[in-house]
Amino acid sequence: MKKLILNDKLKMQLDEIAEIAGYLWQKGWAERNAGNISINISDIIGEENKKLPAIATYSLPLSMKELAGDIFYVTGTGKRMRDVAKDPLMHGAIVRVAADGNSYDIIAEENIKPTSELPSHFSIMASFKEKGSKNKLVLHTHPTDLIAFSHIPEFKDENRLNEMLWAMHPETFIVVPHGVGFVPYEVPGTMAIANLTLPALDKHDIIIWEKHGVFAVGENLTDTFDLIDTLSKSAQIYAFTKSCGYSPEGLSKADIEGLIEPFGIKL
Ligand code: 2HA
Ligand code: ZN
Repeated sequence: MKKLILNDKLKMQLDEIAEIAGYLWQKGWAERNAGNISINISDIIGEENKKLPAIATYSLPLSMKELAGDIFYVTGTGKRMRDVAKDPLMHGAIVRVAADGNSYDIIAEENIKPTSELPSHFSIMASFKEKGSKNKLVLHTHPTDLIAFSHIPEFKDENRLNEMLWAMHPETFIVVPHGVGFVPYEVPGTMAIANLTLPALDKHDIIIWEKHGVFAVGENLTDTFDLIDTLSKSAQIYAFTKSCGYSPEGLSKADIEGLIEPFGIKL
């Protein structure tokens, strides 16, 4: 049986997945099997690995022609992030989309079925290609503080939510100048939630799924994690002042606008 060749780039990618999965768990954002990660690794997998035989083949509910022949690392269904952190290849799969886009093969390392969110992840990855976006990955997790704010009627207004988060710390506007999007509650793991998320991704790299979690996209996993971590910090500062019995003063609009030029922020 042919085995995966762990080239340097692939090894570095798997190490980054393990590191970030560990952070998700340590942050308390990944209870049980919460969250999932998919990354397009077509550029780093290597020509030999691309030809690995299929361990298993599954059909896709929608044709994903844009992704034909592409290779992804995907966390496994029901797998725990704290286990992904120990060994990404034993708790996730490397999959190859078929040439007709109608199915995918698991090609390494074990027969681990990918996250149930795979069809929605794939439809979002296909949109990256259609739009010529450099984004390569999607990350879903359950940050307690950001989820909590999605239960508060005042903060279901995207503008109000972003004003509050930006006002709590200058880094929040520097790191997330386009703010976080807000997608109303939908049943987890459905194409419906993917269809609501897709248009929101035209404006934002990170979305709050009401009463559920966040969904973030990017070119590399560390930067994508940082988006969530930075927003989470702001949410905590707000909640901390409130829990001390105060209302935070917040940075003014002028303070926030004053970051645009020195930090070369493109809006
Ligand atoms: O992967 O978080 O929303 C488990 C989930 C589904
Ligand atoms: Zn979830």
